[in-house]
Amino acid sequence: VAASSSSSSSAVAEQGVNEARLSRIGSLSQVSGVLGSQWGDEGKGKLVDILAKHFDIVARCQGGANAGHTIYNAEGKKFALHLVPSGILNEETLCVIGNGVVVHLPELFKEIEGLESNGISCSGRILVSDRAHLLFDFHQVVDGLREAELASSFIGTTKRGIGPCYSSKVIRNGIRVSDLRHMDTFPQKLDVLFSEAASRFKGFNYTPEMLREEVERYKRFAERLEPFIVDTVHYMNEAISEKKTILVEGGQATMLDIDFGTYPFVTSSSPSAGGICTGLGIAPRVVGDLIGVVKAYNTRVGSGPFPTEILGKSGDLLRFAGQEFGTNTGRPRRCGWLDIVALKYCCQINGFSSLNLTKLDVLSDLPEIQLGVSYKQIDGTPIKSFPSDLCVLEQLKVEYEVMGGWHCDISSIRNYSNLPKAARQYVERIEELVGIPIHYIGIGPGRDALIYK
Ligand code: 2SA
Ligand code: GDP
Ligand code: MG
Repeated sequence: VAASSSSSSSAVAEQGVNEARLSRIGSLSQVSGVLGSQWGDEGKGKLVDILAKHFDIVARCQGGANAGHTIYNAEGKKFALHLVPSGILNEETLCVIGNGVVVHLPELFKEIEGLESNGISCSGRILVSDRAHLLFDFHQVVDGLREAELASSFIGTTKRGIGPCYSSKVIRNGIRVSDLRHMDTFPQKLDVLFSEAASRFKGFNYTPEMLREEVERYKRFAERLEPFIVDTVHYMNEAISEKKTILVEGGQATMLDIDFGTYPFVTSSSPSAGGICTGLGIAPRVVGDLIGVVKAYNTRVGSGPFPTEILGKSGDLLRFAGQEFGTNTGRPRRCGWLDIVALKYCCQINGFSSLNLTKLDVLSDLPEIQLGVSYKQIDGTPIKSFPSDLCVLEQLKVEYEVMGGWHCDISSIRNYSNLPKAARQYVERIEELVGIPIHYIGIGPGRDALIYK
């Protein structure tokens, strides 16, 4: 009797979890998005992978191979994606690389080969915008030269050539995917870019041989890419009118946004809501739910202000507990407490409909947890909004609320009400401070390690 009553109560619990899941996912709008709401690496890839099977299309709208999105398939095999959208593991989903993305073709083909060698068919499932800009190896070299020139004020870029490629785009001599269809004028366009880099950087050795080799290489790439090239603006808008469902996957995060981030310690694209429209060519009115992904603490890779940073041994503890090392570069990520002021700023900019709090499990062993709830100037004057001024950001004082830890493993819990009280108090305090519901809670890296609240 005891056995059957416990199995029936576990069936009831499972039914409750399924209902919560269906109600959360089922209510998402036709065009929804998953965006980073800190300094990146919040776990966007994992949520996109989980949601993908409920969407016809998963699309990237900005950034490039600077993104590192780690996902696990049903068998627990790990994949690190950079350019290919995180919907690729779900075989029904079509993946779009939009016009706002900067595409490094060697990386794209390498990623496709890696996926195919693991039995994931990419053929006919990845569409690359004819308007997307091409990121060349030389952009990566220039990225490194710029960083070296900045010496101790370096940005800490991923050296994936992102800034230099967006610079070519904005200064209007960039080369787009559609230019691969005009190989007659391609060498001259590339020569302009190479010559410009050579005149700007002493360390950039430009030879005619280099141009010849790159042109030959790109002739081969052009042929190989042809089946993937699509007018994605037309495609996406047709898909919308056919009532297909679209999930937009953000790379990086709002605090790294070229306009809203901690400039100049930012990336060169718009990882916030606005980037969805400019990077895919879809109208603002069709964009519905946006889910902000927020880690239960903060991390940042590279230089720049980080008000709630934990330095020393405590920061190291969090780094090892959360395995906070760059997906691309392996760089140790700086760690800190959750910053509510910065999070509210991100919520304001993006108008998130809900949040996914990730990596709550990483905090399980901490005796106490701090929440950065407000900022003050050094003279004690309260700061009302997230400051633009780097000097203010570097000097401000953060006021913390201290909350109790829960001291137990939460990674196998799937039902919100089964979380320890202290963990629920932490989640609910964040909701209260930010004013946005947390609908998803990550308690492990695996696909199933998600609580639907
Ligand atoms: P970039 O390369 O020009 O975009 O760098 C500019 C700033 O943007 C930050 N950035 C990132 N921050 C966190 N994660 C990113 N992706 C990788 C990952 C990072 C890695 O998923 O782990 O592997 O190191 C990413 N991409 C750009 C960067 O650190 C600079 O602060
Ligand atoms: P993204 O760039 O936002 O997609 O995030 P990354 O993949 O760069 O970094 C997030 C890391 O945390 C990855 O290694 C994920 O597998 C892992 N991860 C995601 N969600 C969780 C979670 O809830 N708990 C734990 N422990 N790890 C998670
Ligand atoms: Mg990442």
